[in-house]
Amino acid sequence: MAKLFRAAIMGPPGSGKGTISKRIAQSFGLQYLSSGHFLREGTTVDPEAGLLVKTYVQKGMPIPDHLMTRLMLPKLQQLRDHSWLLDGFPRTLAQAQALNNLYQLDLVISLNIPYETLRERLSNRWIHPASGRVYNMSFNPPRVQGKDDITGELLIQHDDDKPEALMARLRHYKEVAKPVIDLYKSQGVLHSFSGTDTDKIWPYINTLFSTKMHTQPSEDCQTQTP
Ligand code: G5P
Ligand code: MG
Repeated sequence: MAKLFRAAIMGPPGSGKGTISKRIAQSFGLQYLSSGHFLREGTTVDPEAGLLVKTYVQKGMPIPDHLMTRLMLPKLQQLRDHSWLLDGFPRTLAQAQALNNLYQLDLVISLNIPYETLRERLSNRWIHPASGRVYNMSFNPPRVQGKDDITGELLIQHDDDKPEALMARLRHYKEVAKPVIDLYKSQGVLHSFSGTDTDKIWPYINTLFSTKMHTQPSEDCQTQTP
């Protein structure tokens, strides 16, 4: 059997983690797990934790590490025979260490996107709450304005995409992500990408995954798009 491939994508809110992850999962056949979507859809594995999570998600607050790992690690256990890509987990050093005790990541993508770009994107973002499908009124609008392409149901905007909430989320992200980035840098699996346009970053990530998935173990490298 081919060696399983474990990857994660990190980046501030609106950096394109979800958009890029879907392209990776589609191109390379990885199981895709978005922590945000997983939290929002609630959990059947651990209903008690699922209820606790709801109170945090509704307030737009980060989920405490112990709760996050209690939910995510069993979910990963279910995927143990698959190659996977994590979007949004791990977010803190404690989460990264808990994951590290079970799995060695082969590749971690970190997205560096300017604040102005993030603000513009998120103020244009609309979501289909039941499925987590994400639209952007300029980048990938729904076929019918305000409605989900598949179900025709109404799209909504998250409260935490408003500018004041966004600034606080970005500040928080920077603080907690730094030690995680340093950890993966020291393990030689981190690749950072900077830019304002997902379509320009994507070909570099596509090439990187093609290379890494065919030449393991991965080697230390820091990639910057021009
Ligand atoms: P989430 O769901 O992980 P965030 O805040 O980290 O939420 P988010 O908002 O989902 O991340 P993203 O996935 O990085 O952003 O970006 P995206 O959705 O693909 O793209 C953003 C928008 O820009 C979309 O509308 C997209 O179409 C558009 N876009 C993309 N590329 C381009 C482009 O090139 N140009 C243009 N014009 N548009 C583009 O987490 C939610 C909450 O769950 C909790 C926290 O409370 C968090 O706030 N949580 C955790 N808490 C603790 N620990 C964890 N590990 C947690 N994970 C989640
Ligand atoms: Mg997302």
